[in-house]
Amino acid sequence: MHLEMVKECLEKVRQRNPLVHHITNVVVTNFTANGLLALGASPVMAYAKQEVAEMARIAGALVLNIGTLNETEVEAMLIAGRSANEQGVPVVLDPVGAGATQYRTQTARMIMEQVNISLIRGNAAEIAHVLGEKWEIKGVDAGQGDQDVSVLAQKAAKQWGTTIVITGKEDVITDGERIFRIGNGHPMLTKVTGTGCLLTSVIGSFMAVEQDALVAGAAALVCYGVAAEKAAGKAADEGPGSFQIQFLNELYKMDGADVLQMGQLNW
Ligand code: ATP
Ligand code: TZP
Ligand code: MG
Ligand code: MG
Repeated sequence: MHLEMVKECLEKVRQRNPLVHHITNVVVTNFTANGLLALGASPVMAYAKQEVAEMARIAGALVLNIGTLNETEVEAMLIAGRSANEQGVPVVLDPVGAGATQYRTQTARMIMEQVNISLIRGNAAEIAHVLGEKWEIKGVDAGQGDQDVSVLAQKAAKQWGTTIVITGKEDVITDGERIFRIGNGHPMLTKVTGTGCLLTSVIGSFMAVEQDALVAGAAALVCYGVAAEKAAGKAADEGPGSFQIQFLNELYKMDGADVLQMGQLNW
């Protein structure tokens, strides 16, 4: 995998404009939809159990995000997930806040048992807690942990037989065999809510156009981090409000040349 492949994936997203079905949280819905439109994907949020199977079936990817979960929504996630599986539509899970409450941890595990998940993206605390390991967590934010993040990601990928992304200052992606570390990103991303959730949806958009989840995920991480760096160059001094707007602009404007010039993809 090299930066040329990242560039190709980005171009495929923009050419194909994939439909990405979301069952996500109420905090990030608008930001996520705008982020995907800016990037070049086509977001749809659909939650009713009467329609989710139908919507998931026609989508290029399904994103399940438990950020503000409740019983009705979880039921819809299982219906949508099974329908996506039947149709070969990739399913991405963001276990937001797993470890903060038992309900979140158990729900993430239950979804993983009943739905075939192609990729899970979380912060280190969320992935650790779903695995049954310790990591400091405060609500939806990760604190400190003892483990090496790469070791944690590989353990999770092997145990669950899926691709794992753990984000933070450095991002790690692994399918248990191959592993990449992505150095792009900017601390301003931690000052805007939903940047982790939007990232999961951007990964879903890439998975809709690239079958290899590891390649799609790594490409999405590079593009997202490069857009954040470009946005920070324009707005970091002004604060999170301006950064958020510039970030949407850069998801729209960033291109293959930026990827080749700024991408930090290591293995
Ligand atoms: P948390 O709630 O712990 O912040 P999250 O779900 O918001 O987790 P993050 O880990 O913050 O997800 O990842 C979102 C994006 O922010 C990723 O692209 C990641 O690379 C980037 N990011 C997070 N922290 C930093 C940092 N200190 N420096 C640079 N980029 C960062
Ligand atoms: N509370 C429940 S979901 C949510 C908050 C603040 C958004 C979390 O978004 P992210 O992307 O994990 O920071
Ligand atoms: Mg964050
Ligand atoms: Mg998150």
